[in-house]
Amino acid sequence: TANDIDSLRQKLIAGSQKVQQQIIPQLADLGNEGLQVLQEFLLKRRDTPATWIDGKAYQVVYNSDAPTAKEFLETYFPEGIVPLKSDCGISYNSLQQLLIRQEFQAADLLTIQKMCEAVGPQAVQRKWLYFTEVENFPIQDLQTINYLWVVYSEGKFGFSIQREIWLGLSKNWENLWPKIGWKDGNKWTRYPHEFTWDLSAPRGHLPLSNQLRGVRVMSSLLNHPAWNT
Ligand code: UYC
Repeated sequence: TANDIDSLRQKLIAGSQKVQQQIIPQLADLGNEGLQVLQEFLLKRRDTPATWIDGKAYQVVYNSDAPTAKEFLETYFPEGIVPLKSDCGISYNSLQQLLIRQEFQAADLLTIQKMCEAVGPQAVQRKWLYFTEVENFPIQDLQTINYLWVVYSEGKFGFSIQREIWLGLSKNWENLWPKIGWKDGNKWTRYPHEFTWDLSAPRGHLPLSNQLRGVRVMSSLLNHPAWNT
């Protein structure tokens, strides 16, 4: 009823993130009227930086079959809700599209590719980065890539999430690996099949940084100046 919708709208606007997270799918289940509330919500918050709550609302509207919802997104948010800033002219549109659809495995691969692209043709050919290249990685690009991961994963994935966990473990790598599901006892998680490519994964599980060549790349990532601004 109209009353139910109104009560959900109030909770969506004023509730904690946990409440908002629960309300969003409920509104989507109510069909057009619920979707309308989510659309209003997205529009009203358009001028402030997107959070993973906005990402969730966007995804739910995106995944609805309602033609009006599709039209709404095409009109107001044709590329998604994260501004794709880059210091080196790279387009992160395809990464945003994969993450909107929560195609996390493909997004993980594309993340490495895009990072190589941002560094230069040698890195693209090599398909991995030297830690020195990561140290000099453009700040805006790293922030954009991270922001995309955080916003479309309910705040679960992203380098900044990994960093937060790592800082909470006093920067102890050996404690980080099991915490983010990259190691179980003495056994490394095998790429790609043993990784979890959906939101049932542990916090910080994605994106992956291959440890085959040592921890220095990951270390440069988590120590990057991008996180201090
Ligand atoms: N892999 O085990 N990994 C690869 C991870 C290790 C290995 C790629 C992460 C341990 C080999 C990604 C972990 C290890 C290949 C990741 C992990 C190992 C490979 C694709 C847990 C053996 C090449 C991108 C820390 C004991 C396979 C890339 C091939 C690939 C990620 C082996 C993203 C997070 C130490 C042999 N692993 N990697 O960088 O088919 O190649 O060429 O970390």
